[in-house]
Amino acid sequence: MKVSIIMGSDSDLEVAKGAIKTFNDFGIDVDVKVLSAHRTPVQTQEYVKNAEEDGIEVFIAFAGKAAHLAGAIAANTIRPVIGVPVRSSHLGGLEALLSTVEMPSGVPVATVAINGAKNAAILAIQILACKYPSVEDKMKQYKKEMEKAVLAKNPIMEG
Ligand code: RP5
Repeated sequence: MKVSIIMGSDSDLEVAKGAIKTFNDFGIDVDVKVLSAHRTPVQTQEYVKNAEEDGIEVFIAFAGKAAHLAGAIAANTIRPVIGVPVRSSHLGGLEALLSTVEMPSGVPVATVAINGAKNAAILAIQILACKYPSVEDKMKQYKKEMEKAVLAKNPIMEG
C-alpha cells in the first residue's frame, strides 16, 4: 500500500509536510517527488506511469500559481488524484484552486482547500480504507478520537 506525493516545486514542501506527517502517523508509505507539469512534463508523465505499475494507489499533487500538475497526473492514470492548491503567489492561492478544480469532464481531480494538506492525506487514507481493513480500523479510531476531542471542550455533553 503506497501513496505518491508530487510537488510542483520544492517551495511547496512546507505545505506538503502536513500530508507527509499524517501518512507517517497512519504508518502509510509515501513516495515524495518534485516534478512539474510545465518544467518537467516528460518526466512527470513517465513517473506517473511507472508509479502506477509500482503499486501507487493514490496520487496527491501540490502546486501553486497556474496549477496544472494534478490535472497532468490525472491525464495519465486511472488512480484517484487529489489536488492541493498551494498559496504561493500574490493572488493568495485562489488561482491555484481554480486551476486545480476546474477539470474537464471525464478527468476528475478531487480538490481540497488551499493549503489543505492534512485533508488531502485523510481523503487518500479513506480511499485506501475501502480496500485495507487495517487502515479502515485506524481511520475509525482517528474519527473517534476527533469526536472525543471536540466533546471534551463541552463538559456538559460528557457522560
Ligand atoms: C508552482 O509554482 C509550484 O507548485 C509552486 O507552488 C510555484 C512556485 O514555484 P517556484 O518558482 O518557487 O519553484 O509551479
